[in-house]
Amino acid sequence: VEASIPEPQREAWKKFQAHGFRDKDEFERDTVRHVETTLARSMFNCDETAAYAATSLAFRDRLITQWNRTQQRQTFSDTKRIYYLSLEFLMGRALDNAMLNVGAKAIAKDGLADLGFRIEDIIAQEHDAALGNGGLGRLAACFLDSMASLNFPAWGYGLRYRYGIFKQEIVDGYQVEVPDYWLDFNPWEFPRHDIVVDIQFYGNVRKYQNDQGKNVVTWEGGEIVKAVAYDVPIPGFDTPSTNNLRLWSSKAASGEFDFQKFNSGDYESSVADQQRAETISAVLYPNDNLERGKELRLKQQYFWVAASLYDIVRRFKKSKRAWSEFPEQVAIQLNDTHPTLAIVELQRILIDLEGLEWDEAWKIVTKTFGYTNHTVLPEALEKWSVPLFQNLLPRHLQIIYEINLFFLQLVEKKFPKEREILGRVSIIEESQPKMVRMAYLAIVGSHKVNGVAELHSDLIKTTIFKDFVRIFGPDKFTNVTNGITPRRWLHQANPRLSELIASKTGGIGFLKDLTLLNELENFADDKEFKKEWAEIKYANKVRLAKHIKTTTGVTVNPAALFDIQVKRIHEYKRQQMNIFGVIHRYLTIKNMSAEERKKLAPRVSIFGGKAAPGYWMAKTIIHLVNSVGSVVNNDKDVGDLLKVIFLEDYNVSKAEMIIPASDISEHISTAGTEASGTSNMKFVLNGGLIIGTCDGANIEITREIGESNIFLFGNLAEDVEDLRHAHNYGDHSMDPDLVKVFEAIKSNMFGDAGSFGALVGAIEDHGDYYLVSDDFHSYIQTQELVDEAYKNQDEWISKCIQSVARMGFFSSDRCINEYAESIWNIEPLQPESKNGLPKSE
Ligand code: Z15
Repeated sequence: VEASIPEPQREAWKKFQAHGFRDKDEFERDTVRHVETTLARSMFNCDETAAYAATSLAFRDRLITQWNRTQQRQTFSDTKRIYYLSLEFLMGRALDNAMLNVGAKAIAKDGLADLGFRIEDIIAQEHDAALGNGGLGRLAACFLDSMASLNFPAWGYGLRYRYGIFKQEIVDGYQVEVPDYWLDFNPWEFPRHDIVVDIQFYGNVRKYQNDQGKNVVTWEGGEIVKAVAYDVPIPGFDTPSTNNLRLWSSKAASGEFDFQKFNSGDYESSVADQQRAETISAVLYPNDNLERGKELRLKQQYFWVAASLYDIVRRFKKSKRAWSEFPEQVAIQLNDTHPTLAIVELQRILIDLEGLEWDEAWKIVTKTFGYTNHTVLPEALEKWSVPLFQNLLPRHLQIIYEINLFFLQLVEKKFPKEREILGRVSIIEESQPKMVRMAYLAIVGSHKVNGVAELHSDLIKTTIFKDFVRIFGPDKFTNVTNGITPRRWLHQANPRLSELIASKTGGIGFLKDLTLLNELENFADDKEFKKEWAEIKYANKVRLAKHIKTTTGVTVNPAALFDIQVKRIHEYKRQQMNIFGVIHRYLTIKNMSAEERKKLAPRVSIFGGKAAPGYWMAKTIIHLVNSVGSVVNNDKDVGDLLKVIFLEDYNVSKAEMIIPASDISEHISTAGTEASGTSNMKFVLNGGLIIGTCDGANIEITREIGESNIFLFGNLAEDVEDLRHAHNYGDHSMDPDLVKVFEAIKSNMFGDAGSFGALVGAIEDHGDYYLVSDDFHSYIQTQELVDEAYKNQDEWISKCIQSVARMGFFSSDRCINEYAESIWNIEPLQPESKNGLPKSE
């Protein structure tokens, strides 16, 4: 405000203020200028990389202006903001999204053609921003898109990893991990070298009475690491609102390196200090749904949380309001337990640094935070060892003990006759060593806890958090079913389908209100419409078939049924059941007569997904898929009837190509294990049907689209516990078809059976924890129903159209509106103009 330009001079500014591209000339002029000046190249050495860079910079210029205006508007309006804290943001590519959200993709397409490039080739130059593992990280990215598109004043806070999720190569059928260094050229981030926060680790706590006789606590000594802010603009769709994603990068406190050490000859240790500091934000932990309790991970969490809270508190303090108003200005959402330390850090800031009383501070803290739980899997629930905590964050451990003490006193008062409950709900697990249970801390320190699909939200209330429902009452626990952004997952990934839908629903309004899709119901039996629908699906399959050919060398028939399972490889997601089903199909085909074979629907089984580098069983599943592929795909007997493909390096940009090409996709987790799943929504929205278990959001998808439009199978969540119990007490009769599959594997049909021993053994000998054998028959039968249904293309297409028509509920816009209303208590901040032009236009 102090540096604002006086009124008389503002005319000159307004004359040259940036705006959206008025026409392609303007786009071309800016792009050529960036090639010639920013990149110092010319038309004689402008390759696709340079064209990508210049196009991005031209769009970036437009984005920055909107971004600055949005931030100014938010600051002046002085209303509540939402802060979304996530260790993962799986953003994918930014250029296509920027072009669509700014609303100038058509202009860029024509302009690039004039300059000698195809827009698809230029878009494909961009390296994915892959700062996440899977569903949780992609959800955060969809939420950012929705919050901006709905004009919510929202900031994301995360870590600027130098290495995102590794790139996957398949070598001789095995996964090989390659580092993902993605920052060579990244036009989408802005370093804020002036926004730097000192972060403290280790050291000691000192308690004393100050001059006024007040008890004071200080945290002294240890080491300091600097957090530097990098900002990424998040454009909304069809609105000038452009929000901010702030990512923190770690740097040594002493700058480059310690010159004192350097000059005294201790060069190595000065470099080591610097490297140790930079290591904090160096790499994303590549585990999905698994926590391994490594010190560096805890350091990442505190580093990110402390920097973010410093930033949030500083912004609040500028408003000069009373601390009691903090929760009216600030809502902080914890994406899983990874940022739970924020609860402790805010309490520390308020009592140690700002001098508030404990109770007053704690009231503010609990009103500020909301916690989203994404899993019930025990191996994914974070626990940190007390000794580790004591060493790294001594003051925080004290505060946690204090929080726990007050909490347990409350529990004792409420349930005086139940001594056992105290040990069960204690934030400190009395194990050897003691552990801090982060989910319990998150519940105690938040005003709302939500699950991510109805079944999952019910399960957390009745299983892992049931004591807490009794303690805090049921209203603290709620459900917000996940959603996806239709901008990226329909309009961007499947432009032709989006256009076809727009032609029947009165324009692209459905991209902002997805329930408008229900207009399509009227066309589920429209012959002409169905023909166009089928043509688009076929074209998407041809595109994927080409990708398969160039990346694997295998020729697949685009007319075959494309059956796709792409997601992180995990035993609970049961890719092993899928590949066993494929082997069963192969054995069946081998035993068929020529006549019988003619009646079979040709199928391409497509797998994709990364295994965590240390998850040996998941890697074995990848190996088996590839081994089966090399046998089946080369068996002349089988031909087009069955192909088995493993697609390398599944990521967001590949998903945008793969998902629109599916006829059927698999979402087949053991019931009760997949919290929601979000790719299930993406596949249906793109006109694919799904085969799945009664798990996560599959259940709500079924409710919306109708039971006749989905292939459900398998045991129910309520029966899982009993089945597991039975297995462990000797009752585990194997499914006979699965036994035949295992016999084939053991006969070395797919290479050395020894390689797959653990996979088979987990089911045959070790309790079959994920109930593969229990569900196998139902799975195989349901796949046969899929075959039959696919033969009737006319009916199949009607099912697809009807399903898409009923998918309106699964927009992440609906989801964000629910969070805003029931958890954040926040209103959107409407911009006065659209795309820099007055609103009336
Ligand atoms: C992750 O991707 C998910 C949960 C987790 O606890 C972790 Cl650590 C990573 C996924 C769930 O597995 C998936 O079912 C859900 O759709 C997604 O989070 C978003 O909520």
